[in-house]
Amino acid sequence: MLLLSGGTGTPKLLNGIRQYIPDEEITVIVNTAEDLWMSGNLICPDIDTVIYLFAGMLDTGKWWGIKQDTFNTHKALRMAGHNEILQLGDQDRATHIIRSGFIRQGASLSEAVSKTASMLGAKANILPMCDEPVSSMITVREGTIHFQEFWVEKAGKPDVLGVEYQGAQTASVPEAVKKAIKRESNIIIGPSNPITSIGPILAVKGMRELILSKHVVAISPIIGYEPVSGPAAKLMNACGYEVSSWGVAQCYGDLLDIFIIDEQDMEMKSNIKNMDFAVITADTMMTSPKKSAALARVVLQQLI
Ligand code: FO1
Repeated sequence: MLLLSGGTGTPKLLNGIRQYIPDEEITVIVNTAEDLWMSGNLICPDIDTVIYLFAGMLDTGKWWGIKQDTFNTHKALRMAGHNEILQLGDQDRATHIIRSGFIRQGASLSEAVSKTASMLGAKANILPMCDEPVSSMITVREGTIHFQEFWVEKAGKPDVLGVEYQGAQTASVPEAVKKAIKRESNIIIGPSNPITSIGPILAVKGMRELILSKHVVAISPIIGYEPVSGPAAKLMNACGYEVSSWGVAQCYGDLLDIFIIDEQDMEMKSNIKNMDFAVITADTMMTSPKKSAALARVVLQQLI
């Protein structure tokens, strides 16, 4: 079982999938274009959300960070005038220190993530989309800034003029990702932001071609004309896509075989009918583990 994931919607689906499939049989290819170096360490928000989920440590109130973490180091740094864009928990920071240590000793990101995940007890196969640094850069009126500066520091408020995946075209698909894709018949594109979560994964040189021949099942992260969470609306608009499941389908284009949209968007089914894939409706609002499991069941029924 293989999924492409960002940091919130797909981990919620994974929480449901885990109720049917053993963790050891789940591979997750994760977006790294929101990663950044901060206070001397590499922070990998989406990878960490997936690791913490499988390690049973995730704060599922926020869907990032570790549950019951403290923020003493972050507070001390802020008091000393240090600018940390992200609020980093103390225990979360330990993960960053350890992983960055592996990287400083010469490990690739894939190796560093694999060691960190097993150290924390996550049994799923968690793979960064590439080893090279790639960043989602957001162009706003004042210039071009990193996704985390746009979303966290500026609270997603500036108008978005464009999005660029810096580094994606010179990055390559890691061997472990190639192998994982080759041995699967199905690929699940989780209900994550199509522009800054799934977009960068598909932009890694060679990734789209690897996925194209597979049976791809995608779940829309949008209900009606609004994303379930996060900044997808502004970003999709800026990239010229309608903010709707129809727009998401256009982002994925010829990759799609089955597209799952929310049951509230039943009438959209007819708008999408001329495309070369099947549209299924389901309840996609994963507001509880029970609802995540129900959606996971629908997804699993679409696999060949
Ligand atoms: N999101 C926030 O909105 N504010 C934060 O202070 C924040 C801190 C943070 C620390 C570690 C981490 O792994 C994620 C964190 N996030 C925070 C989430 C992150 O900015 C994004 O929501 C994800 O990258 C979305 O995919």
